[in-house]
Amino acid sequence: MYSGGVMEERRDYVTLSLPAVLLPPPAAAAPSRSWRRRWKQLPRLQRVVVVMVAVGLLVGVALLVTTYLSGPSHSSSLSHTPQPSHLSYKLENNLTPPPVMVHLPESHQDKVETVPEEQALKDDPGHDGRDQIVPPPGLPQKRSARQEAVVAAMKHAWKGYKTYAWGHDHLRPVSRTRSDWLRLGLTLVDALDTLWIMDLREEFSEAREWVATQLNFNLNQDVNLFETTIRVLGGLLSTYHLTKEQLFLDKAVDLGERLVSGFNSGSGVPFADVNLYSRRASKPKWGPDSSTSEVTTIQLEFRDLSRVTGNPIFEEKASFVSEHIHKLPKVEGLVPIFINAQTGQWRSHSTITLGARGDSYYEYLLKQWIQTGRTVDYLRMDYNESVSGMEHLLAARTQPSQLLFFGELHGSTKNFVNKMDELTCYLPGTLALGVHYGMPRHHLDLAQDLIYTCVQTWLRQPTHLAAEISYFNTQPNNVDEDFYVKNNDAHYLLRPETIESLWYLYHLTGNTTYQDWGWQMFQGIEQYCKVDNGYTSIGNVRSTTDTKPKDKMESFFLGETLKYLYLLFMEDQTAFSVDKWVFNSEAHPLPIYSH
Ligand code: DMJ
Repeated sequence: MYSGGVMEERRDYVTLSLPAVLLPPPAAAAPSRSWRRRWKQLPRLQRVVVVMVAVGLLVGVALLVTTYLSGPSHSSSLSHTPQPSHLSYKLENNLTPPPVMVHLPESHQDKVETVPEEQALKDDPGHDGRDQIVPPPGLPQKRSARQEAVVAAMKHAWKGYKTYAWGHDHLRPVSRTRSDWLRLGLTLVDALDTLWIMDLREEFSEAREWVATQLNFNLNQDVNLFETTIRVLGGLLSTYHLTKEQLFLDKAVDLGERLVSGFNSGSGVPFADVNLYSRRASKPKWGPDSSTSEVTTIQLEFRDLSRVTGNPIFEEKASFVSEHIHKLPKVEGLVPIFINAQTGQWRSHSTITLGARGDSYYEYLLKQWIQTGRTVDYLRMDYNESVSGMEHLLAARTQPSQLLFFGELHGSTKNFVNKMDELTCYLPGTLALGVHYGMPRHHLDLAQDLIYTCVQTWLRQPTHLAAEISYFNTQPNNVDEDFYVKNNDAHYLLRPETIESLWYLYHLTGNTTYQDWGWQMFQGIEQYCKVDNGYTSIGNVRSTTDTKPKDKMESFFLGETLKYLYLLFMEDQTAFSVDKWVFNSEAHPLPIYSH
């Protein structure tokens, strides 16, 4: 578990003994007369030279000591920003970056060892994202049995996609055909880094070949800026970082240069859609505004594109949106789910939710702060304020089991509604990640309580699969169920969020219960979503006999769900440490920078 031991370790680092060179030598305070006499006897020129050498030496030593005291460059800027109380040692001596948590072998999983991040970064020459080819972790002989099962699932999904939907966005595994949405080979691009991480070389190389020869962005096609950014741009960038193949960066640049026109609005807040050929941006077909989570969940990718190309424009445009939203009024750090791209103002009366259209705004506050080496302090402050707002305004407990859930505030009256989307189950992972990076310790309690609820929404269904939306019972004298699902909300779309959070919690605590829960959920997927030619989302999680297959395999099933399962069951959790990588909203790992 994330233990108090970590804090004790940190306290040890504070003990600082000054280098001996700074201590005044006792003799220097009272030089003897013979020394004075000999000094006066020296020729004037010799005395000048000796004084100059001495001054030079002193300046050199002073410089060395200053560098030593200000610590490594990746953390020095923290000294300019207020830190949570248990990180205050940084302000005191600036010497020690936070520790990296490393897992011990299974028999010792109740203990957590810490090593200074500085050491970990030294061991990893690629932490700046520029000079590292990352070998796929978990070679076949080193995979756990559960990982093998996930790899078999990936191969099965890939085979169906390759046979019936190659180069198209989505496989329809029941009817053995395909569907298109962005027309960008979405499943293939979303799956690239998963194939690499799983070391599926043959599949990766056929996918690579398609990217090299077929992936074409010069399309007269309106695409959703957010979806294309997190899935396609994110997928290409992470594959570039993992493999260091220029091909993936070239493709990312071509796409980024088209997508960046999405920011051409009256306010700088992007429109929902962009035409890849004409580069014209537009509002969504279904309404006047952009979704808050969409305009705030493109920053990791655009910043990374700037950092690897040296062209600042992508980062500037994307950061401006976060800065703009930072200045807008909020409800205790919580945001409405719609914003107008022309005016840059919230749509009044719109809902506040941690689910659809709100979710990843909160996720990217934290992740951007991490990506930028914890140097952009308004992101940390907005994140912390939002978690306080969640606790105060959205958190509630069920009857009879006191399960924690986060409800929603609807309409102009901001009435509390006791519903929670499966999408909200990304939050325990984000909260745990925040605590790892020094956010208040009680966020981990929230994370643990919420993941328990999320897991219940899966495992209490007969299929062991969660519905898209659950409603929670808060009335003491009511029915005996903690939550219920309405007919229209009973579908499971192969979503990853709960599994994503299980990985973060296992990765950061070492508690194998999270793996066991994930395994049971994976069995649900295997039993009720697996079909002859792939995996299908289903329309009804409440019945084992009438699951109502929807005949669609979402790209995020390969990009996220199977990747997080694979990482969850991996014995060596250092391979994808959250101290080196920040995972975008579509599970594509990007490097952490120093600023
Ligand atoms: C993914 O495309 C991303 O995780 C996104 O942020 C929201 N949800 C889907 C998967 O459920």
